[in-house]
Amino acid sequence: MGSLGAILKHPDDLYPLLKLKMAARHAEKQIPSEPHWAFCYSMLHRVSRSFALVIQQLGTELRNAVCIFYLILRALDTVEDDTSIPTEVKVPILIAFHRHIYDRNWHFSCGTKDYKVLMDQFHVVSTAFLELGKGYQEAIEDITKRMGAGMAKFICKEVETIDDYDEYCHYVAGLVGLGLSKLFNASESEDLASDSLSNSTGLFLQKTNIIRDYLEDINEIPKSRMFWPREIWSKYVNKLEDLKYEENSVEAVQCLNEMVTNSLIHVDDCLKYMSALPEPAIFRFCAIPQVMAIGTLAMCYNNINVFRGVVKMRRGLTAQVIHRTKTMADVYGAFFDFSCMLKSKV
Ligand code: D61
Ligand code: MG
Repeated sequence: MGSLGAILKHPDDLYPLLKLKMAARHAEKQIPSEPHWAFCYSMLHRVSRSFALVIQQLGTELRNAVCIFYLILRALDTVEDDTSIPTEVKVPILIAFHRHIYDRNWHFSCGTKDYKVLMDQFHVVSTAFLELGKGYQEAIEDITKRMGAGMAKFICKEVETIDDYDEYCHYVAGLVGLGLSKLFNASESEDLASDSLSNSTGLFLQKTNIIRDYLEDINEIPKSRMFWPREIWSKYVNKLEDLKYEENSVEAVQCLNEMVTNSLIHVDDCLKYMSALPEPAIFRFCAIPQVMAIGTLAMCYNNINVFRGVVKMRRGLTAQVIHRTKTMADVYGAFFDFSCMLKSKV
């Protein structure tokens, strides 16, 4: 169905979608004039439109830091995700990445499409990074170092237990939560949130991604990628890939439901974390991804399509979440609504 068809079928979506489009256009026009910053923000736009939109409201200094933090970790993740790079090449790059960000001459080409552009022009990101305040630079360096080391560890190791799963998610997303708290704190607008709560916000988002992306990850060429913990899937099938075959549909959905239930453990912490953010712009920046995650989990629960293609929130629903998430009361409302949807499927 084309986008006009989608709008006509769901007329409620028309208004938020239009607003979203206008906001995106406005954000695009705000791209700064210095060429390296212009590149960084247009890159951000290309890889994640909704993210670029939500960071607009942050103050300039913090926004610049968050933009660079994102691009650096996205570049690191591009190295991690590229299954065509041999392990002996990949591991040293991941481990030394926090030093490469200071080196305008460092270069490593990998990834595809927008991610390839990001890697090829990485020196531009370095240039912008070096203009950030020392406090921001150190927080970004620290997280990049720990994430790179964690990714390297899991290149050579399978996610066996639920503890491994939490550990992997800590490296790739929990640490983003910790780093963001440090950036918010460095911008002097927030008290430093506890590491454990910051970690949970990342785990909740990453686990949602891992659940939703099952098929994409298992079908990855030349080598599939597996993040679902053996401790969970081995109760249902002999090999993780067996979940995608039609004859295992019943087991697949049961396993999926256990995965969703596992990620719901973090909801309490996430709500606690968000309720302690007094700055409205920072609050929205943190709350929107969390609401999207609970919405995605509600859609995935009991849904065989996770094993057949991509399960995504409709664009109109995404637009609504972006425009209706302003206060903690909105967040509680959204979590309540999506929890009811989940409950009806249990
Ligand atoms: C508040 C607001 C945003 C938050 C947060 C708290 C806590 C954690 C996060 C965002 C991170 C959430 C990551 C969830 C999505 N997962 C991925 O993108 C996977 O890659 C993980 C490593 C790279 C992380 C890059 C990143 C992401 C979001 C950020 C950020 C940096 C910096 C600032 C703000 C948000 C996933 O990516 C591939 C894919 O999904 O296509 C993967 O490789 O598993
Ligand atoms: Mg990755």
